[in-house]
Amino acid sequence: MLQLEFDERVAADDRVEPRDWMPDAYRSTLIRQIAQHAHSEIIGMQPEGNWITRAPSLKRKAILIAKVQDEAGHGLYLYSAAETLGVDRDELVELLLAGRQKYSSIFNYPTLTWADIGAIGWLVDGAAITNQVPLCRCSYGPYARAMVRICKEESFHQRQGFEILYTLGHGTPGQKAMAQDAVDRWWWPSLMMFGPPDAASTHTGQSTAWKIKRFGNDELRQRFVDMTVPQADALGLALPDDGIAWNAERGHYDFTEPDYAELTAVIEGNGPCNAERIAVRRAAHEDGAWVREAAAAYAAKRAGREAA
Ligand code: FAQ
Repeated sequence: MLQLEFDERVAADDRVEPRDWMPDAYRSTLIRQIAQHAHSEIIGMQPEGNWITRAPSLKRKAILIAKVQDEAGHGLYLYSAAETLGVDRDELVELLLAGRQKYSSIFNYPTLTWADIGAIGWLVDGAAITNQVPLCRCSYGPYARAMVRICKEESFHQRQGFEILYTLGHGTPGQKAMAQDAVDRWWWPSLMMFGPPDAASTHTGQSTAWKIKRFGNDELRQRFVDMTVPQADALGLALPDDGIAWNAERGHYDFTEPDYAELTAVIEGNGPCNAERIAVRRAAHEDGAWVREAAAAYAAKRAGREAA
């Protein structure tokens, strides 16, 4: 009976809310995906945070600080969305730090030059938007609602990245070369963000049936390529794939698939920056212990006062 009501709700495109009955596997799939997404936002602050002190002007620095702060905010909305499913944020953070929950592969690549900040905004946020706009229609209400605001902010991030690359691409030959080098390095990892091909994906079938994911990984990857190729032309930068060509029959751009063996290696902890990212996150967590203790002491004192 409860299962039937759940199935009907999903079939009718109604939202599932925290107090509704849901299958255990639906709940655990959501916790897994939302937690991974939240961790990605928090770890994702590191590659860009790396350039805050070296941004080329006060204006660029202010914009970058705001962007990194936005990512922190996204992490917090997402941990809150996960908490509506009966887990604690503390528990999820412990799982991340113990290496038992994942975060996006993309944040295990280094940011070597200022142009990388442009490439992250343009390509990484561009891929994130392509993947996340459909999540605004996810069947689970709190996740879908969190995604609406996140997507608005990600659109702004994507434009600031495009603008950085446009400026560099129309600058000196050295600046243009730096922009091209960043695009060359971030293109393939950005394609990998969408996950393995559907044929090798563990969760896509069930997650799309539950309308958690609205589309498979391959379709979203294709949409990203279709959106990005004309933008690269507008930037005057090349995408590092000779296989990109308009396919009139399919109505899409053909492209070369990324190296999924590299994706697997990065997911398993063997990317260029995995160890550093987790070490930095662990140190930040330990340094922040006094804030958590002070907040808990304040909350206990306040609760005591209210009870008196
Ligand atoms: N990295 O069966 P599937 C951002 C794992 S955007 C690491 O296809 P699923 C914004 C997957 O978890 C980035 N792991 O899995 C920003 C599963 O392992 P499991 C975050 C990956 O869940 C921009 C296994 O492989 N966005 O942060 C990856 O159906 C700039 C099999 O894969 C989201 O998280 C990967 N790339 O589809 C911040 C979006 N791909 O759990 C700062 C929400 C796959 O069984 C700066 N998430 N895996 O052990 C999703 O849409 C989905 O979870 C996918 C994966 C599409 C990522």
